Amino acid sequence: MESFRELRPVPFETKWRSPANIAFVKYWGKKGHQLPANPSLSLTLKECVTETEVSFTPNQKLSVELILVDEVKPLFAQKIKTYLESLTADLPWMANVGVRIKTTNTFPHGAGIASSASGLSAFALCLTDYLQSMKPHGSPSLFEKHASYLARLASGSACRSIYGGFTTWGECDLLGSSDLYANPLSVHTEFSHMMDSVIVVNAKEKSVSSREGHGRLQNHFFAEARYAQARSNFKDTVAALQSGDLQTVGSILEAEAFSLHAMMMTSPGPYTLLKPNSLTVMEMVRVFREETKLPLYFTLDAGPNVHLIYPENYKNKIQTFIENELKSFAVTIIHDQAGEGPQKC
Ligand code: 2P0
Repeated sequence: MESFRELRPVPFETKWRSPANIAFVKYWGKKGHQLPANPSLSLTLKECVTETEVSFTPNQKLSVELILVDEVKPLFAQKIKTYLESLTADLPWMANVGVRIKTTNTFPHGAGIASSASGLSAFALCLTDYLQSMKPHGSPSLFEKHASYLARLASGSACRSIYGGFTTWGECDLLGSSDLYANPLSVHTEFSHMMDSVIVVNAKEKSVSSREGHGRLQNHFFAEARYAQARSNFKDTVAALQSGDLQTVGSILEAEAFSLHAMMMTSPGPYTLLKPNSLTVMEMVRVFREETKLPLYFTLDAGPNVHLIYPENYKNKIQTFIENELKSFAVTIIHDQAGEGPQKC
């Protein structure tokens, strides 16, 4: 960021489309300023995306206007303003920019599909593009790294959406890993074409935000044990993804979902985001897997909706099961799959 300190704001417009991601090993708990308490690993999606258009204009003071699907959203604008204010320590000229944001999602806001990951990665890409217009990064990989860094400061999980396929974030044994930004992970061909069918059992705004949920890891009785478990699950998942061991990936995926929600249920100020239908769907998936031996696994984000993960080879049989057996427990079903990452529009 240091080399972008001495810029003078210019008018600029840009537009980016960025996807959501689903964590296989969960980020739940922070240290310092937006740094993860443990490494996490996710799959970037294709269809669940946010499209964001931003115009930057030199201005007397920092101002932000945000329009979500034709509706002015002062609360979201305030969140972006607070974020940009936090960047003025490194980018002092940001205090003299007017920012106008027009954004749309392909999925319902607050439905437990990580709209903060897609939304804030899309915004971070627009912001990085703005910096790039004034001072080029020198290479696409430095541009991506900077976008991931800026996305993390807005929302942790957003830093992983900058890359397609499988992505890691957080210091670990992998070369080049960092708490500051995410990195793409190469995996075995077994995992080249993964599907994620999201069983949306409830599309309402969740009662406790993820930011608040992370906060409750402070003084959590199980926090240190959870971080150790996540580090171990992370290591085992990377090894299994690289050796093509779908069964190990699937069993850790499900264990991580339960651990994440167990942390919510046992936090100071305990709560749950699960609904009866979340449990029914997960149980039906386990029975289906036992009966058919097909590799269908579930996971959860910070919400009640169940993500069903499986290789594309089994798409027909598995989507027939989903449509015939699970539809009655869902308000909607989104059939998504691994994607290649953000795109400039
Ligand atoms: C994750 N989640 O790894 C975990 C698992 C949800 C469940 O990261 O406070 O919106 O903006 O950094 O990234 C959701 O939390 O939190 C999240 P902030 P974020 O995807």
